[in-house]
Amino acid sequence: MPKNGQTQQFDKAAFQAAVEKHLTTTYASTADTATARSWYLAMGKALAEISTGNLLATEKNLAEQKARSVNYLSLEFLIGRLTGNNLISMGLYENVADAMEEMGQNLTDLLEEERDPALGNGGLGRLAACFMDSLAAQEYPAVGYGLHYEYGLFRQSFVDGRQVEAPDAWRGLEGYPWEVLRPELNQEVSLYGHVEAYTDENGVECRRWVPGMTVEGVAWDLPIVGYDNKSVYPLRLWECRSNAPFSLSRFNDGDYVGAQYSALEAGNVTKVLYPNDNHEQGKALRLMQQYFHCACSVADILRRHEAAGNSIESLSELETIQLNDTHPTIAIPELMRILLDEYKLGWDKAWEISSKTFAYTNHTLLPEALETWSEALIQQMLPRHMEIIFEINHRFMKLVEQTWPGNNEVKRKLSIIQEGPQRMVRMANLCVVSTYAVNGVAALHSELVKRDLFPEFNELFPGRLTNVTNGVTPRRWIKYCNPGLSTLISEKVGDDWPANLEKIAGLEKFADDEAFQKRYMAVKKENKQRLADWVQENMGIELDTDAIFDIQIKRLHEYKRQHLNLLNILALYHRLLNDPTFDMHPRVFFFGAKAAPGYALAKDIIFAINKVAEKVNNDPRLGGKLKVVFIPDYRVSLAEILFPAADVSEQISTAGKEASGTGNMKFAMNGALTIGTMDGANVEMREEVGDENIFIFGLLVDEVLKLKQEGYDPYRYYHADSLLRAALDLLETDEFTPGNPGQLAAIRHNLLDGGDPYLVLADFADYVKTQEKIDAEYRDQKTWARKAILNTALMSKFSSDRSIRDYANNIWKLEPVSL
Ligand code: 8GP
Repeated sequence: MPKNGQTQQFDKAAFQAAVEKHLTTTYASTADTATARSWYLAMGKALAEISTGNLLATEKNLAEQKARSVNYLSLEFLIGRLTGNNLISMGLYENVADAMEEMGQNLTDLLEEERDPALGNGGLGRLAACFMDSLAAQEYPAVGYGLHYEYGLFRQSFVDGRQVEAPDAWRGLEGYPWEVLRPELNQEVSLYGHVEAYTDENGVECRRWVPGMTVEGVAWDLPIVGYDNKSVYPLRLWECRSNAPFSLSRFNDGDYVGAQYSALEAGNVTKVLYPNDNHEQGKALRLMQQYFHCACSVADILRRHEAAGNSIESLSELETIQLNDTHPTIAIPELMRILLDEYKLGWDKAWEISSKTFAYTNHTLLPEALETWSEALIQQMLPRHMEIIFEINHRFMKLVEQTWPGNNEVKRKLSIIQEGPQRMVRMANLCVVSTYAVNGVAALHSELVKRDLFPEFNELFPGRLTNVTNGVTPRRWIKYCNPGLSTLISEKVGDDWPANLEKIAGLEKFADDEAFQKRYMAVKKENKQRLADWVQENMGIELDTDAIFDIQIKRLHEYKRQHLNLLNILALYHRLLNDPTFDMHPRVFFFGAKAAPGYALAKDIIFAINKVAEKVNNDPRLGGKLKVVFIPDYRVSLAEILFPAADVSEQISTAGKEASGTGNMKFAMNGALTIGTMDGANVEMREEVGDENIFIFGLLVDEVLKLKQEGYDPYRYYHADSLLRAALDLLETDEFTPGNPGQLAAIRHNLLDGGDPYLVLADFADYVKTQEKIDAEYRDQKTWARKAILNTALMSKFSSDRSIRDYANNIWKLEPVSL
C-alpha cells in the first residue's frame, strides 16, 4: 500500500462524519434506512472533498512554478469506475474499507454500485484514460480536456441473440459523486454567422467573425489522482448549455416550445457520445461537438496561461496540446483565429506559436476512419475557420510546389482540400501540416504511417513523424483488478512495482520454480472461478474452470475478425460431432463486444455467435467440451473480471489493420498467452516475451498486400479446405436457428461472394493449426505456467508510464513537478 501524504492525513472520524453529512444533507437519507446506492454516493462525495482540495493545491502550485504542461485533447475518455481506483491511488483503500465497515457497510459491495462512466468507444478512449493515470502517477503537469456527455456509450442487451441498444445515463439521477462543477471556468462558444472586414484604429485591414449564435460551455472536473503522490489533475469535461434559455417575446406570444428552441438545440450538442469505433459518419452535430470541445479547451488553456502572468508569445514554451486523433483538429484554426483576430499577432507569428504548440497522434490507417468534413459545412458553421484553413493550405501548397515543381499529382494528394463534386477538408493532412510532431501508436503502425499513409509528408518534414508505443496502467490493470496476482508479485519483487513496472522483471527467475508456478496457477484458477460465478449468476451458464478460458474482448469489427474465431468454433463443433478420432481439451470461448448501431454485418456476427452459443452450450453430444459465452454489455468494469481470468488472449486482426491494441497488453500482464497475428503491438510483445511464449500465426503485412494485388480469391480456400468448407456451410443450414435456415448466411456470403476484405479465409488454416498447438500445450500445466509467468514478467515495456515518459522526453519536453 502506498503511504503518501493523503494516507497520513486520513482522519477516520472526520471522514465518517463527512459520509454521514452527505447521506443526510446531499441525499436526504439516514444511516438506518439508506440504500447501498446512497451509501456509495455519500462515500464518493466524502472522498471527492479530499481529492478536490488536492486538485486546487496542484493547480496553484503549477501556476506558481510556471510549469510547462501538456493539454490532452480527446473526444473520448473511457475512464471506467473511479472510486476503487482512486482509493488505491490515494492509498486509502484499507482505511476507507475499515471506516465503512464500522458504519456497517462493505466497501466491495458499495463499489459495485458505481455505474461505469462510459465516455468512450474503445481503444482510443481507454488509452486516454490510462495516459491521464500515468501523467498523474509521474507528476507530469497535465490537464485532460473532454466532453461531458449526458449519455455515454449505449448499453447493450441481447434479445433473441440480437444486439439491442439502450441509452446510458451514466450519472444517474443524483449526478456522479466525483465530479465538481467549476462555474468560474465557464466559456462562451460562438457558431455560424459570417466574417467581416474592417479597419482597426491603426488603419490596419482586419477580419473578424460575427457569430450567428452563442452557447455556453460549463466546466466539470473529474479528479485524476496521482498514485502514491499528492498531485491531482483535472479531467475537464465541457457540457453545452444554452445561454439564451428562451426568447421572452416569443414566450409571451404563446410559442412555448419555440421560445425554448435554442435551449433544446444547445442541449443537444453534448447529449450523446457518437458510438462509432474506427469509423466516421460526418454528421453536422458531431462537427459541432468537436468545435465546442476545442473552443472551450483552447480558451481555458489561454485563460490559465494568462492568469499565471505569462505572455501570449510564450505560449508554446509553457503549453503543448496533444490531439488524440483528428477529432480535435479544429483547435488548430481556433487558436490561429484567436492569435490573429484577437491578439492581432500577424500570420507569421501566430503560425510560429501555433505550430510549435500542437502535436497529433494517429490511431488508425483504416480509410473509413480518416476524417474529412465537407467544406460547405465548415463554411456555414465556422466561416472564419474555413478562411484560415484555406490560408494554411495556400501557404502549404507553395511549399509543395517548391519541393516538387509542376507536380500536380502530389499536390492533389497532399492538399488539405480534397477536390471533387463536394470539396472536403482532410483533417489528418491539416494535422500533419500544422503540428510539430505526429506519432503512431506502435512500431509497426508508425512505420506504415510513414511508408503508406504519409510518405511525402515524411520527406517534406523529416523527423516530424515518429512512434510512441501504447501502454496501459498497471494500477488498474494489475493491482486493482487482480489482487491475488498483485500479492504474489509484491512478495517476490517488493511492493513498489505498480509505479515502477520494470521491477516486475524480477519474476522471471521464478518461472521454473514449481512452488511458485503452483501458486501462480492457483491465483489464475481463483480468477477463473470469479468469472465463472459472474456468468452463472448473470447468464445462467455453468462453466468448468478446468477448461481453457479463451477470450476475445474488443469492439466488434470485421478487421478484428471475431468471425475468424467463430469459424474455428464451428470447425471444432463439426469435428467433435463427425470425427471420432478428434479430441480436445475442454474450452470456453468468451466474447465481449459492442457493434456500432449502424454496422449491419457486425451485428450479424454478434447474432451468429449468440445462436451458436445457444446450441453448443446445450448439446449433450459435445460432452461439455465446447462452450461459448457472449458477455452482454462489455465495459471497463467487466474487463476487470475478464482479463485476470484468461488463459488465452485472442489478438487476431488482419496484419496491418490494428494500429496497436491495448487489450493484448492487459491479457499478457495477467498471464494469458496470446494467439495473434503480426499486427500492432503484438509484434513488440513477441520481441519482449520471445517466440516460444506467444502463438503467432497468419499472413504478414506485406503478404496481405501481395495477395490482394495478385487478386485474392476466397473460393480457392473454400474448395481446397474441407474443414473450412464444413464450417462455412454450417452457416447456411438451420443447425443453430432451428426451422430458419439462412439466418446466419450473411457472414458466409460476405466471406465468399463479398470478397472477404479482411482475408479471414486465407488465415483460417494457420489459425486452426495454432489453436491445436495451444490445446496440446495447455495439457502440460508446468510448461504452460512457466510461459504465463514469463508473460507477466516481461511486459514492463507496456506500462503507460513508459509511453508517457516517451511522450514527455521525445515530444512534449516536459519535466515532472511534485506537489
Ligand atoms: C484504436 C486502434 O484501433 C487500436 O489499435 C489502438 O490500440 C487504440 O486506438 C489506441 O491507440 N483506434 C480507435 O479506437 C479509433 O481510431 N477510434 C476512432 C474512430 C473513433
